[in-house]
Amino acid sequence: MSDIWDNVRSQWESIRHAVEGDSPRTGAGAAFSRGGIGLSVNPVAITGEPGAGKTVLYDALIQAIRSGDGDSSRSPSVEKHTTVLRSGGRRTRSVVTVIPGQVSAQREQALTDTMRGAASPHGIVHVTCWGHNRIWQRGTQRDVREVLGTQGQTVDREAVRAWHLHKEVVDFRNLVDQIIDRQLAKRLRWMIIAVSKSDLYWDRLDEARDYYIPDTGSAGTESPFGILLRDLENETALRLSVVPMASRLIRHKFLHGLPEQTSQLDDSQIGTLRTHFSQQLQEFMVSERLGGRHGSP
Ligand SMILES: Nc1nc2c(ncn2[C@@H]2O[C@H](COP(=O)(O)OP(=O)(O)OP(=O)(O)O)[C@@H](O)[C@H]2O)c(=O)[nH]1
Ligand SMILES: [Mg+2]
Repeated sequence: MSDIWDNVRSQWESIRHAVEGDSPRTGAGAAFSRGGIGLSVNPVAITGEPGAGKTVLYDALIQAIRSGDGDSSRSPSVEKHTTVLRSGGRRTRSVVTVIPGQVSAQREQALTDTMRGAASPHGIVHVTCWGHNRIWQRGTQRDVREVLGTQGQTVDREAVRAWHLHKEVVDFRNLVDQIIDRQLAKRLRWMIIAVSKSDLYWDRLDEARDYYIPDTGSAGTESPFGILLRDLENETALRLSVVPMASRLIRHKFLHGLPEQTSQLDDSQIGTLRTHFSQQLQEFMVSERLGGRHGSP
């Protein structure tokens, strides 16, 4: 019986303590910087639902966002970056591909080029946001409102969150099944679940933790997301991690007409989250480069 999930949980808790100021705040360690020629290449894919925070998470990791910068917009096509990961004296060149979330011909092409056949990332950062996805198009917002209405539900933030969570788990199941069946990402060695936009629900962080991290103790009460992660752990030798993250402080609108959700953290606190996220990335990427065993937690 693996204690990996206990470790993931305690890592989550120590990040929370660091953010809440129980331990000294560290500097704003960047995982990535641009450029890098002549180093071995380490392919990484960033996946997740539309509006989950993929583009902005990458920008946060290279520290490309300054307060006052304009917001991101929907990514219609793949975003590919070559970056250098620094850890101590070591440097690893990485090609990071951000796969667009919305179903489209470009998304299919990106998946084929990046994940299928011989192509495979060594690592995946799968971005989730506990139901706080931005819905880019007004028409889609109307559709969601209509679906909830037809189901007889009150259209409030919890209903919208549940709608997103359902969609997110269907998408993740698809990814997990294809990895387990070795149809996708055959050379994959690690996966980080980025639980992003935590600034919007820091007061409910325990609920998000219990949703995303499989529970070692209680049988039968596991969330649908936890069940999938546990499957991934049982069926593959991947190294897995689940980390809270916030990339920028921006108000969230669940649907047009619903009250906005404001951020509960400050710049220095999201700097702490970014530092811890970067450290996790470094740990997985560097241990891989040093020939670390696949999948041993
Ligand atoms: N409060 C808050 N907002 C965030 C965070 N990360 C992203 N956002 C916002 O969420 C929205 C979507 O972020 P993106 O990074 O563009 O989403 P994406 O996953 O790239 O979406 P697609 O391009 O549609 O696949 C934007 O308005 C971001 O500013 C975060 O950590 N906290
Ligand atoms: Mg995007």
